[in-house]
Amino acid sequence: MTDFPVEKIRADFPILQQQIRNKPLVYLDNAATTQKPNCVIDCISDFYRQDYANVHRGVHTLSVRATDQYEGARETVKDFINAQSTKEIVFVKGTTEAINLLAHSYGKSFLKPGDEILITAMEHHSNIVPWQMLCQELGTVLKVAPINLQGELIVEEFEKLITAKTRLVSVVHMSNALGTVNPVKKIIDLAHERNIPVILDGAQAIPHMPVDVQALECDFYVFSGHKLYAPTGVGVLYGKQEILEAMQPYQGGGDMIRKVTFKETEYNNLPYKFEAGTPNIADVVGLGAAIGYLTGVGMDNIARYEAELLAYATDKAKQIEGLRLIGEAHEKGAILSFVLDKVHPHDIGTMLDSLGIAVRAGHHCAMPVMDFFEIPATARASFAMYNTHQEVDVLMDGIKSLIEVFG
Ligand code: C6P
Repeated sequence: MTDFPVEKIRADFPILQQQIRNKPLVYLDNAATTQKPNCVIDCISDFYRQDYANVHRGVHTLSVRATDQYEGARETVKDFINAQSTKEIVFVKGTTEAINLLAHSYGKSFLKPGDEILITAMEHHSNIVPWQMLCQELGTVLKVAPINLQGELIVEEFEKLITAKTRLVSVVHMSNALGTVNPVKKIIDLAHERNIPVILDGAQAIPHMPVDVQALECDFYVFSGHKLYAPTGVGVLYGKQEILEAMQPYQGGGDMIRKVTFKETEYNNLPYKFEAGTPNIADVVGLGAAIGYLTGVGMDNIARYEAELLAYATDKAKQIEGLRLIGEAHEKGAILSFVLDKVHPHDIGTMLDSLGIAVRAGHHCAMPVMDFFEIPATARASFAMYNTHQEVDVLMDGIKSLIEVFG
């Protein structure tokens, strides 16, 4: 995609302009977190310099300005994922908090002992552990749909695991360890045929493709700002209004109430019912700025460019003897997980760092995926819209050179 303005985009990211160990930084750890463009950095700094105050509380000018920007970001998120209403957009700390909120609030509002929760074998720990904790507390049962050696969900097995007791499906949209993009529309249709609500973990998908929650018809969609070129400490829980209305709050405190007496408390309207306490105001405003930037580039353009970059990297990786790709799904996002015959993933990470290349090595908080492939860890290069074909070449040359060193 020769017309994708990658150099112009790179110029907006000051951190990318530096050298690491006397080499130009090649940042390929975007699945862990993405770097921030000037407009996000400036937006947060301007907000603190000019408009900062607490939200929803004051009648004074700064509080009104801060509230307008905070609620403006909610409107931006709503449009970005095509939710029906801002009532469906709850600001949280990140994906992990969103899933814990759902396990707590949805779980305790709607699930009972013996009910089954269905996930897949490629989930991140944050879409496993909260459900295990709920199962221990409530007596619900966790079911896991298997994957194949390409790292794809086996949809027929998934369907077989839906029983009369299944009450909730929670599935990753795009796997952080494998790059697999799940057939989420199919999954949602299968679940909805049996009136089972579906949560999508969109932590990895959201920076790489357009997401339309109304077209998907998912009941919940959760993601983190920091993987979307926005600050850390902010994320989004989208939920269908009627389900959020029926759920108990997660935490109690300020802002989530309408009336409090010592006898009882009346909760606030959506989405505030789920936003107890002073929120992460400036970073929510920063999230709005990041989405504004992405909308300017165009999510369709990003998806097309990254698909091309991934195809280029995959092709080059396959030519390296002794390199084994982990995750070769037909539908994949811009993640290349791999192992080398003679080099431990942690050594790959360290050696590549000495060449200025940042990748992640480890289990990627998806230990069951590592167990399935019978490996302790992988090295993972994860791409973003600001990565170039030339950076892929640098990565591949780096891998070849370390294979030579380790013989
Ligand atoms: N994956 C990675 O390097 P938080 O930490 O709450 O922002 O996101 C958790 C999370 C949930 N689901 C998926 C699919 C994820 O990839 C992540 C975060 C990072 O792969 C850190 S482990």
